[in-house]
Amino acid sequence: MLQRAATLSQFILQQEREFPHATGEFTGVLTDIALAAKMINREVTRAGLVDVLGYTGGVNVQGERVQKLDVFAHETITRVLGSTGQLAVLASEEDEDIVPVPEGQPVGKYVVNFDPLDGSSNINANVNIGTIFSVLPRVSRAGGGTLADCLQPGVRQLCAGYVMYGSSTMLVYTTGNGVHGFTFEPSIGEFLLSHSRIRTPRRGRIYSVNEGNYYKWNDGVKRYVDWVKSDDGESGRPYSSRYVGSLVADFHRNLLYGGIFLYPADRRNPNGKLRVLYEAAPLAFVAEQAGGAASDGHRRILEIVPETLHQRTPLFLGSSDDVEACVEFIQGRHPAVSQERRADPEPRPRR
Ligand code: P6P
Repeated sequence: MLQRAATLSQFILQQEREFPHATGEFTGVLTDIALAAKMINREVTRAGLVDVLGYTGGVNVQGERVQKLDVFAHETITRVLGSTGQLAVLASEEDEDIVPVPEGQPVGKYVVNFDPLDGSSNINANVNIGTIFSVLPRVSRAGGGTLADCLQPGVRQLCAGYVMYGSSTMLVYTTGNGVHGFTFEPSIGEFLLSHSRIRTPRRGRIYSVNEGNYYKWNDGVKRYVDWVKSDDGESGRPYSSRYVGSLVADFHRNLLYGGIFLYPADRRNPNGKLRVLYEAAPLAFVAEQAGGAASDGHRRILEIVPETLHQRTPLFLGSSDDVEACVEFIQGRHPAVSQERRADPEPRPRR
């Protein structure tokens, strides 16, 4: 039984003692991610006070206008992690290609895929934003890491998690032995264990989706959202709608309270909007380790073998019973669908 560790570093060391196969090397990667998070946190919390806001005028690979904090977060993570000798290669939402370890730096055996500052369009509104990270073992033999090192299915992850910057900044991660949350205490500059072994409810009462896209979804998704909104007290419906528009904030709330986050494919985003490597896969690992689930509507997110760095996927993520119900609607096999078909054999397409 783990004694209650105070700091992230103490907790990681305790975990290392409990799992002998863990080597100090891997511990260093997580500790360095926490260091980068502290540096980003300082800038994010000051953003409203100094001229950090506003746009660099640049546009990232996603075609999104890049805010200065995005650039700062990307550069901080690549600088801190790239100089530790632990990594073979990195991949970032902010960079079209893989990010090699800087010239002259030793090359290690781990890979980090990350979204440096997700939800950045919310920065100016002081809404929670976050860093999402995924740690993998390298698969290439020697020398600098390669694209193949980054393009691995989520089941290969060694560690995944996120940092949520806000009134209270938290780091939440899993290494496959449960999910643990740490709250940043600025007065001592440490992440302190605040949520040990997070478990997400099997079923929630919250659904999180941008309903402005309703008429762009396929019928299965429309049927599911209509179903969770319909009045059926016996089965705890209607659910409450909660949508911040910042993935880390929406995911974290649902992880603790229960519920489902949906970003379906639609006519504008035929493969969905969110990215496999550094958004869907790491959060899917956390969700599953907390007892939840993550699907693209047809398979586990963690089984997707990405073919490109910024590959997108539809994402249904959260409480296992809610994700399962949503997938059943998408696949047309939910009991409510067959009832509807019996009642109306010639259904009209949902407008
Ligand atoms: P929409 C933020 O831009 C983001 O990448 C995620 O953090 C968030 O979940 C999603 O996009 C919001 O997208 O289309 O609803 O604004």
